[in-house]
Amino acid sequence: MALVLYYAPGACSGVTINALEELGLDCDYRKIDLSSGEQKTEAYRKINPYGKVPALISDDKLLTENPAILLYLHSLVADSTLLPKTDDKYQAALYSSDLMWMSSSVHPSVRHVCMPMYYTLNQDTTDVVEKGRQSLTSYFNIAEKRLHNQAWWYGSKWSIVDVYLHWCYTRALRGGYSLSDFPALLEHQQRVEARPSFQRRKAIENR
Ligand SMILES: N[C@@H](CCC(=O)N[C@@H](CS)C(=O)NCC(=O)O)C(=O)O
Repeated sequence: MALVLYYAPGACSGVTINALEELGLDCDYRKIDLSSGEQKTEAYRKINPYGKVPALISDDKLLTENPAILLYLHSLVADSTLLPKTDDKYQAALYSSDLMWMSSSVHPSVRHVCMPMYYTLNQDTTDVVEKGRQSLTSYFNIAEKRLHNQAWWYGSKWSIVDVYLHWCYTRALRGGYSLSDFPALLEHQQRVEARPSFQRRKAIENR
């Protein structure tokens, strides 16, 4: 199987790279320069009409949306550690739900804080940032409670949900959102970053 991933350093595609590295799948990584708007060019839209990263090409077929890509990668490897093993259909649906919560609730609020100009026609973006901050505080409180007495989102085992959550709070941090009220998240950050697959992801994003 030939895999190609379109990614941008620092973007949510880092979660996808982390998953590929954790699984040890061979992948051709192709960098897209978001700062110059490469994602909106005709050439890139021929690859991904949505003009975003991540975009995975699997044997010449396009797959977009991080949760869908992560679930697909998980399904490719028999002993995948991306999510805990289960035969229970409800539990499997909960894993999908957690990934979708990251992508459709937490990530958009991160964007409201970090890129408010995308969400208003007004010059003044204060309101968008404030609403984003309020939402993030409520989401990160949920995560903080969950990680207060356990190392990982699912207890004692790392999963790709931890990496997705990590991307959300560290992206918010880089956008000026303080994590000082979230000590469990700050400890979680150290654990996520110590994982070898995270280190390999960073080396790929930095090259
Ligand atoms: N719903 C998409 C969102 C992807 C997304 O927002 N990617 C950002 C980078 S984190 C992007 O490509 N931004 C460029 C742009 O919006 O122009 C997913 O879950 O994969």
